[in-house]
Formats: sequence, C-alpha cells, structure tokens
Amino acid sequence: MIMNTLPIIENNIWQPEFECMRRDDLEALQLQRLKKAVQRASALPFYQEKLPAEKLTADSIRSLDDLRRLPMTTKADLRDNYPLGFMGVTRNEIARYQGTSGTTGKPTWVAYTQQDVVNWSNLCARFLVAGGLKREHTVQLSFGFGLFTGGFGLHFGIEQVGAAIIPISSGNSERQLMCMLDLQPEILICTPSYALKLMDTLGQGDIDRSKLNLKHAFFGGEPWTENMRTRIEEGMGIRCWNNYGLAEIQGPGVSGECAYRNGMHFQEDQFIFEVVDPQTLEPLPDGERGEIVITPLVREGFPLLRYRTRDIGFIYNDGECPCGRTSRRMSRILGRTDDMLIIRGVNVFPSQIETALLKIDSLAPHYMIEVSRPEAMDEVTVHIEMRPEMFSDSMIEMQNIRREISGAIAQVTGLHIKVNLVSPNTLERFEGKARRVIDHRKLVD
Ligand code: DLL
Repeated sequence: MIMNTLPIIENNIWQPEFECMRRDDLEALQLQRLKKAVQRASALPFYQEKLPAEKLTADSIRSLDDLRRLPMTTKADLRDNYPLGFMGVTRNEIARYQGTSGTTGKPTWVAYTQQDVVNWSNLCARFLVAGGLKREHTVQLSFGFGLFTGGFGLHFGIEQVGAAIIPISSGNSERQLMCMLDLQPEILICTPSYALKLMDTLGQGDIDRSKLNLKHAFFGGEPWTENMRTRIEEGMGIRCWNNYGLAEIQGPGVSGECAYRNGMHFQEDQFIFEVVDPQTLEPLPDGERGEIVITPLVREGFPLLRYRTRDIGFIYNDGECPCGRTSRRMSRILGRTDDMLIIRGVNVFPSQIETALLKIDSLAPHYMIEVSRPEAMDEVTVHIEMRPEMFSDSMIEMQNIRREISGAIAQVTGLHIKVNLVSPNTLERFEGKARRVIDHRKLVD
C-alpha cells in the first residue's frame, strides 16, 4: 500500500496520551494490563480448567510473547457456557447487557460494567474524532438501538465528543431523508448497505441532494469494499470512513480509520491483536492475511483471552501512520472463515466478487450470490442490478455486459459463474446488515 501523504480532513486525536504513546511505553502498558486480564480470566470456570494445565498465572506472564501460551477462546466456547459463563463480575456490578446479531438460535449475551461502558464510549469517540466528528456537528445515528451494539455504542461515543445526536435508529428511509433535510445533520452513521438503500431512496424521491447538509459518514458492522466506498461517495457526495468491532469484544470502536484512511487503527492500549493461520493457529507476520484474534486488556464485565473473531484481514507493515498515532493498522475485513465459499474446490470470498462487480460502471451496487449443487457440481449465479440508465432491450448489449462481468469475476476468482442481470430495484434492500449470499448447499447438507 502506498502511504497517503496528505490527510483527507483535519487530523484530530481524541486521547493522544493513549493513541500516540511511544511503542515501548505502549508495550509496557499492554504487559501490565495483560497480567491483570489473565488474573480476571482466571476467576472464570472456563479458564480455571485451561490455565492451570499450562501452569499459567498472572505472575507467569513476563513478556508479551507469553500471550501465545494462553488458550484461545471461540464462539463455540461462548455457546457452551450460555448464557453468562464468561461474566467476569457479580450481577450487581453489571451496568449493561448487549447481544450479538446471530441469525440462528440464541444471541450471545455480553455484559459491561460501568467502567467498561466509559471505556467503550471513549474508544468510539476516538474513531469518530479521527474521521472528522466535531463537537459542533449533528449526527444522524441510523443503527438499530437495542441489543445490537451499533446503536447504543455509538450513541455514547458521540455524547463523549459532545456533538448532537439524532437517535433515529434504522428503517423507514423516507423518514430518514426527511430528517436529513429538516435537521441538517453533517454526519450519517449506519451500515454501508443501509447507506445504499438511502441513496436509492434519495434518487427516487423529490428531495434535492443539494438541500442536505451531509458531509461525512461512518460505516461499519458488515464487510464492504473500496469500490463500494467509491460508489457511495460519488452517489451521495460525501466522504465515508470505515470502523470495525464485534459484540464479544465490545462492539464498535475496536479499530477505525483516521484522516489518512490507510487502514483502521487498532486501539492497542485496550486490546492485543494477533493474526493467525486459521488452520494451524500459528501467528502470521504483518502483511499476511489470516484470522484476527483479539485479547481485551481492560474489559471487566466479559473478560476473554485470545478471542478468535473468524474475521480475515492483515496488519499493515508500512511503518507508522503520518497522523501521529503509533498503533498498528488493520486492513479492511476481507472475509470471514465461515463466509468463505468453497466452489468446486476453490476458496472464494463474497468481497472478491463485490470488488469485481463494482468495477463495472453499468452495474448498480446491488447484488446477490446464489450457490447450489444441482447435480454433483457446484453452481454459482450472481444476480446483479443494472443502473437504470444503462438497462437496455438489446440482447446483444446485455450479452456483452454479462460477458464482461463473468470475465471480471473469473479474473479474481478463477471461476466461471453464471450472471443474471436483473432490472433496477428488484433485489432486496437492507436496513441493517446485508445478506448477500444464499447457499442452497448448506441448506441441504
Ligand atoms: O457489528 C459491531 C459494530 C457495529 C461494528 C457498528 C461497527 C459498527 P456484531 O453484530 O457482533 O458487532 O458483528 C460483528 O460484523 O465480526 C465482522 O464480521 C462484521 N463487521 C463489523 N464491522 C465490520 C467492518 C458489530 N467495518 C461482525 N468491516 C464482525 C467488515 C465488519 N466487517
């Protein structure tokens, strides 16, 4: 990656005392906090079984390398200890419960002490300020409020900064646009797929874009690509920033982009990040893609050691960011270990397909990937909408576009797949996280 030399916006820092620490001071703080984290975890029955087997105590952690001796924790471990087997304090010390947005079965409950909530708000404030939020701004917060960590997590972060919040939650796009027109927020926060839906509604309705005051957006909660960023920025005339997090670790605020937008800064004073090979679990060098594993260092309500996120990314190895933060930066999420499609033996991530599709100008950013196995062979069909102005009755033109799309996908995945061009506005739109893959094989296996 080529390091940007100019910031895209003013370069502001919320907690420079942590975000810009000298690396050796930061590592000393991490070590001190890691010992405390091990001590907290050792009070939980799950770790009580694992830690003594390796003769691990807070005192035996002497350097950050000792982290690798600690046991990993998986989503299955959380499920096996449902509902609150990982709660690190007594019930009366808990200030908040949130949950993960699992699509099947019960949610994973996560618990926060009052101090966890304060820390979390500051971590959200960090990436919001890094991406341009100021006290004088008004923010339209279009994440669902409820168990999903997006709504309340960001709400408290914005409050820390002192900006005005419109807690409109997700859904009802016409009302969202009316609110943008009447209250003139400069900032929008939601999932990138909800931004697409708002962009559509804006295009179809009679609100004039030039009457809105929207300048920036913070998107997170689901994978999106650089090409998707370009589409939304051009379509809505705004700048978009990426931020990442997951409920098990806290929620939003685990990492986010700064004014230079060259990767998402990890909040390393509060978490230790590793990238490991998902098969062997061996650590990978910076620059190599693998599964992100996170150890929260100060979390009281829900202490976890080496949580396997199942998210795939890598850590940049191009030196420190010119913004002044000393933390390492992570790439976009490139896929999830459980989202990876194995098509005729080839590993494919939906994000690769998105990248190929959105390079083609005549296509709208709405697509669906359908996988089936009608006989012994896997078949993939990509359904994609055309831009209304490009939709044509000419069979030849449509045939050429289909050819262009399958060529672009074959180039990134090596696979030849079917392309179904659909009319504008026919595929499902999403208010929260998008579901872009239907895998019929999983339904029958
Ligand atoms: O989605 C937390 C969040 C809310 C982050 C709002 C950012 C903004 P969960 O519902 O537990 O928590 O889902 C976490 O979503 O493991 C990733 O797979 C995915 N994810 C979150 N942010 C991003 C992102 C919230 N920026 C899961 N890019 C994570 C790609 C993301 N994937």
